[in-house]
Amino acid sequence: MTTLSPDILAELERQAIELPSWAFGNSGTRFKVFSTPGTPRDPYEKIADAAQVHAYTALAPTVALHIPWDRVDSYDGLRRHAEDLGVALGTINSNTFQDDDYKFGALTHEDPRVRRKAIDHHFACIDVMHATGSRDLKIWLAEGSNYPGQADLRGRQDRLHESLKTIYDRLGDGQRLVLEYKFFEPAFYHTDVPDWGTSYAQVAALGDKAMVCLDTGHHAPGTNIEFIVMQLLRLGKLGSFDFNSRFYADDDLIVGAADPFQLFRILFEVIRGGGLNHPDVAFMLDQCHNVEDKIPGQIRSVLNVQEMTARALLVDREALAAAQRGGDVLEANRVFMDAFHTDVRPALAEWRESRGLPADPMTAFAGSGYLARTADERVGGTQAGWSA
Ligand code: AOS
Ligand code: ZN
Ligand code: ZN
Repeated sequence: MTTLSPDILAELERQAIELPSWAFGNSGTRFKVFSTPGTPRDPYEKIADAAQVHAYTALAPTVALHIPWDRVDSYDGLRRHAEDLGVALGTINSNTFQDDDYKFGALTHEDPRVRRKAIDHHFACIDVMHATGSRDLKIWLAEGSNYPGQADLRGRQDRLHESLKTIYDRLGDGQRLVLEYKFFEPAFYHTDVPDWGTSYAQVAALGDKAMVCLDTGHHAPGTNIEFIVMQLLRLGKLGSFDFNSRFYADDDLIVGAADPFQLFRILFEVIRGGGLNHPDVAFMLDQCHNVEDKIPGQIRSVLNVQEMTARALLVDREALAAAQRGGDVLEANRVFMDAFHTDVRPALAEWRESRGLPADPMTAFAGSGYLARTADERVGGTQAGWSA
């Protein structure tokens, strides 16, 4: 059995992956939302479900909220509820994509009243962050146009800067803004923040508290995502990941399910760039579970990240550097692939047990009866809200 060195285990022990509250609600496609018995009926129950993932894996100590999907009367109360369950509240995601006023944009809109409304929503999110103790405000914008000529691309970019600057200036000490990019959808001709370069240009113009969020599902097929990871780390501007996996577009499937090798390559660059357990880089999931059970789906996700992290940590970086220096193409590739092909599952299972965790969190959770219990207790679960 492959063993993991104490250094590797120390790194893995500090690994923390943030769960999205919306992963625990029902979601689907524009064709159908299938509901699951026991789906959380409110944010409190979503957090209770997220806490299960952490209890079985010790990998997911925080939960991201989406405002207004996770609106509650008292965020202080929600914070205490989370703490009682052994987790904390994390990133606050704003939502400027479900209001008629935002049909032609929010932070980029031609009409100053609409921009003001969108900015005020972000101010409200910052207020929530003060109550929850959250560090990051994550902004994903569904803004763009469908037809050439429909919009003034340059004017929108200028307005985006002005709006972001107003939001940025409102951040408190220790708070950050992370700007997510996405190459298309819901707009199909142009998107106002389509790529890492645009996100970088916008956050660089704001200041040190603004960073880029990289969602692994938001690139054109074939994009070398690990190169972007490397570049953002090199520039000191990688603020967070939204992990998921995709076969076609923004599929939001379980991370590591579609292309584990890509996840390995990304994590290798994270480690190479000093990013694993780097305080500036938040590791979040941004997934939906349309047909599978949600809590096991999230457990599987964090285990996939842990497994690929362990493999990436196994890369013999000295041997790799020597092969690279010597121009030994095949040897460099062998060293890299050797780590990828190493089965770390038995070593991770043994290590989990040594820490009082179940060797197999999936089986342990399945045997706990939690899903059957919540299905009995919770009647009338609400949909998580449209998720992109
Ligand atoms: C949208 O495609 C983005 O991935 C967002 O990060 C996120 O999925 C959304 O805010 C939740 O629906
Ligand atoms: Zn995302
Ligand atoms: Zn997305």
